[in-house]
Amino acid sequence: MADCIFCKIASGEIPSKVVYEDNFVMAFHDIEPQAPTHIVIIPREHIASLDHVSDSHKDLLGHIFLSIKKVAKALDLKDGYRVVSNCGHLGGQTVSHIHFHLLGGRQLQWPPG
Ligand code: D5M
Repeated sequence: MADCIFCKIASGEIPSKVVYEDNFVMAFHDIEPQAPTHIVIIPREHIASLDHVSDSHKDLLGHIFLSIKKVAKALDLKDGYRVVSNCGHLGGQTVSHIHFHLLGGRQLQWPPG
């Protein structure tokens, strides 16, 4: 999608600090890290949010979660981590391309703000 910042990251038009990529997903360091390790995982395909996924995305969603696990292992988050997908305005989503935050490297609190 033309005006989507994460589509531009996926295509390489906007540089990012990539930690993992394959034909379907990309994982890169968040520019506003909220934890010592803060990675954003996106599908290359533009999907606006979790609210926009359909049955046709089942394999992709599975692939995303397996990729998150792979990244967590590669970054040595063996003591635990959190995966978050903010959805829509009240969910705190600021970039309208579905993404998953992988946070780790410190004791995370609950509930989030
Ligand atoms: O999360 C959107 C996240 O995307 C937020 O944590 C900042 C991050 N972000 C925005 N632009 C970039 C670039 N260019 N590189 C890396 N990270 C970026 P949300 O859940 O939508 O609030």
